[in-house]
Amino acid sequence: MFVGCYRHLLTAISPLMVSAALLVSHPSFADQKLPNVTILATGGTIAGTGSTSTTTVGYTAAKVGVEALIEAVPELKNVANVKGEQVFQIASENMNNDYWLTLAKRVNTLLAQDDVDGIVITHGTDTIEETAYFLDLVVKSKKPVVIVGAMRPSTAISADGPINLYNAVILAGSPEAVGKGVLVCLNDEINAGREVTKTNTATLNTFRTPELGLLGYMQDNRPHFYRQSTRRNTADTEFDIMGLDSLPRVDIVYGYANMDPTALNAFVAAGAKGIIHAGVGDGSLASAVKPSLIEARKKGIVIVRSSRVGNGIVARNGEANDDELDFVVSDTLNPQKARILLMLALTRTTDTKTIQTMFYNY
Ligand code: DAS
Repeated sequence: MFVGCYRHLLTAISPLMVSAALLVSHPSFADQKLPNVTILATGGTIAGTGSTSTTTVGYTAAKVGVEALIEAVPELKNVANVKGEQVFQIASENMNNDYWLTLAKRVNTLLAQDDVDGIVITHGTDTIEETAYFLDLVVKSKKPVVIVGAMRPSTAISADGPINLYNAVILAGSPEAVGKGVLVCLNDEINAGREVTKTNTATLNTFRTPELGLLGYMQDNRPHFYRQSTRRNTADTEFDIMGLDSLPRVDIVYGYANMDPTALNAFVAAGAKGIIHAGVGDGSLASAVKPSLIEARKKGIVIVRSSRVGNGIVARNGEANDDELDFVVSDTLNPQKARILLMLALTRTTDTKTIQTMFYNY
């Protein structure tokens, strides 16, 4: 019944024009016993619609506005005083630095307010892991920031968006989530923004932290934490984006058998200030590419050795003499997350020793 009405409501609602933040005021923190949680909507499948109730792939993302998402889960008002803002409306494969800066500045502005206890960000699943880590590095508050998405569109049978949104709002209003860094909450699981990654193109349990593990579960209307990240994040960050309107260009060169430096040289020509080398194995450098990496370094481009493998530590001076080459290693960050940390590092320094320390601290 509930899902049917949710689907009916959302299919009936025409997509909201998104050019400015739409502030949708709900009971404006009417009940002071409940936490005050602001939902910032950015698009994605959680706001998607399909042509039929059985369309779970091949639907259209980023169609439904924040007001409809909130109205479709009336139980939210039992767990928090909720307000909504439509920050932008995109399928998250289109996420970029401009959107990140807009979102991060709005998050920091809201969290500085005494009447905001936590924030939920509804987001496409394709780049949740990147936005989560970006915010983990630039949010200047210990208050909870929870990113949520869905793997099925709002119009599908057993859509996962409503329960994911409900859990995310509870988590964002929970004292237990304070000081835990940016969190990603789908499928009743809580993962850390630093390590979480999308591991399946379509299934509900796609968000995993493969070896380091999830932080806890959402169950019985509350969070159950068992771990937390040991790395610097949020209020403890040295990175400040509030005065920035752009970020340095950093690109990723993917490693594979038979590769050559064509892609690397193109990125250098395009003005990259940093290169993440997503090497095979322990960040290995193919002989066909190494000279071009050395040339790039000589031009002042910071080179980070990461790995396409996805888990484990890329060891400094392991597969390459990083001391001699003046390269940085990514520690356990996958290439797409290493890119984010290098981008932010380059807003502060080009010194590779300082940047290497950042990769060991964040
Ligand atoms: N295209 C996907 C995105 O917006 C849809 C989704 O999974 O949210 O990330």
